[in-house]
Amino acid sequence: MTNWLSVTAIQPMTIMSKTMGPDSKIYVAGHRGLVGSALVRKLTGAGYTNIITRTSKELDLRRQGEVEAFFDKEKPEYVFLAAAKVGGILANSTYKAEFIYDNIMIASNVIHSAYNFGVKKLLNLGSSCIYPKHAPQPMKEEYLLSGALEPTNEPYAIAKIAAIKLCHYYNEQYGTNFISVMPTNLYGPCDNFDLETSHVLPALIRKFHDARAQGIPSVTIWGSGSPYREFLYVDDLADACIFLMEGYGHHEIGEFINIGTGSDIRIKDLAVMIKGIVGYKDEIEYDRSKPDGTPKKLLDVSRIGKLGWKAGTRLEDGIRSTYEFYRSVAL
Ligand code: GFB
Repeated sequence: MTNWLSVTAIQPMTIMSKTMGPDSKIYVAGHRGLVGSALVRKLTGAGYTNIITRTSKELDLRRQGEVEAFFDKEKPEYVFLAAAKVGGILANSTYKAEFIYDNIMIASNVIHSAYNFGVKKLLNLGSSCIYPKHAPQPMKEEYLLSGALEPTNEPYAIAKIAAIKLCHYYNEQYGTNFISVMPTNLYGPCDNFDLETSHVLPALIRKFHDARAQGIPSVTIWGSGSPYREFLYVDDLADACIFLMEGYGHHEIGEFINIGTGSDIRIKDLAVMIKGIVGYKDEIEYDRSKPDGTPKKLLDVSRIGKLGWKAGTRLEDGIRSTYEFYRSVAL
């Protein structure tokens, strides 16, 4: 259990520099995931040489003692919090206890240790599912907590909202510089292609690929196909995160900032696009017993646009390179 007196006795460290340098000690939490692996690729490519990582076997971020011992030993200067229990609509609605517990524990332990051990800046990754199910579109940052959440991902969303608030209140009370970013639905290399737990885009790549390879006469899409989703290529997200980490603090960003492309697509149109890229010629069917989830969740990206960032990868190009990745690991 946390010792309240020892926590309050620690003074916040003075923030000496707001910019990461090539030798800065950077901890990427969740480096094997979709986002974390893209961050490591991008940081390495940009010349950062002192990146530290731990697998979940080496460091269980749900365990406070392990996280505190790690921060005490390594004393990272910058932290990208990309570790999370994530999954698609079915995984979110099946493993509700794990989605809320694991994500709250990971966020609490990492953010609190970042404060305790004087991290200069932390970037916390959330998700566009934090917004109310029926939020006006496109969704502006100020719509947070203005209505009920989408039930299929409420546990995950609650944990992600808690993480935003942790960063916000530590900044307010202790003068830390913890920023939060809310990306839209992500996809790219190193995604999860497991049909039960993945998100729609990697699932459809796999379904069409397997159907073509095995001569299956139809591919089944979950739900009605009518919801809209916005898809951001993960390398673009990594680019935005480094852009913000290098140049902007929480005073400029606000409580959190959206990261997306600014446009969305119907699931049924996405399916047709992926079908074309994979080269599958047969039928598409719909399994309406599966949930649709929220009808639309398009982010308003004007705040990050005003800072000078926009996504660079066209959806079709991103899907092609994700498909190439899938073929390299699946064949
Ligand atoms: O990507 P997805 O699982 O997550 O589903 P959400 C998006 C839409 O695609 C839903 C449909 O309407 C699904 O019913 N869909 C069609 C499929 N075929 C498939 C399929 O084969 N697999 C999957 N997975 N979906 C998640 C949240 O919501 O979005 C998370 O549960 C997180 O918390 C994540 O926020 C970004 O967009 O509905």
